[in-house]
Amino acid sequence: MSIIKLIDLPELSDSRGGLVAIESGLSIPFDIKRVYYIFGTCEGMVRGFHAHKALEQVAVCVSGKCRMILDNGKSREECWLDSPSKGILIENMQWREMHDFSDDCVLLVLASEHYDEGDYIRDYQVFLRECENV
Ligand code: T46
Repeated sequence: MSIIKLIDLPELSDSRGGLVAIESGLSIPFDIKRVYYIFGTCEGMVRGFHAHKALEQVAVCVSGKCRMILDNGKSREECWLDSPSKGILIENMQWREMHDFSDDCVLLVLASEHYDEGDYIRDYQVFLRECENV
């Protein structure tokens, strides 16, 4: 089964412009407890390079694009987030990396839990060991 799970966010655009509605429990498979967004990423910068023990998230580029890599400890896949109606589900115990941010990229992230630094695994070797114990 593919690691990359894309979510088609319902587009309600009309002749006036675009509108995408995101609702917990409908297009998003968890209750949303936190929302954050990443923007103004400098050229050549990369982000992520960690996994979460429990957190689930959906990420969507509401403007611009970036390349998302997901890794479950056995295989690694990537995809472009390049549409405000294309979300990607980032499950727990998935290593994520974000690359190639466009100048206009705004990456919106919906999270299942409040911020908890203790939920992060920021060392790839530790992540691989934890995957073997799952
Ligand atoms: C993820 C990817 C997609 C907070 O204090 N509260 C928050 O809600 C967040 C997200 C971050 N922070 C602090 C933690 C760090 O001191 O902000 C700083 C930057 O966070 P970080 O280096 O983890 O950012 P990214 O872009 O590497 O990763 C973020 C999320 O942290 C992470 O959960 O999955 O975006």
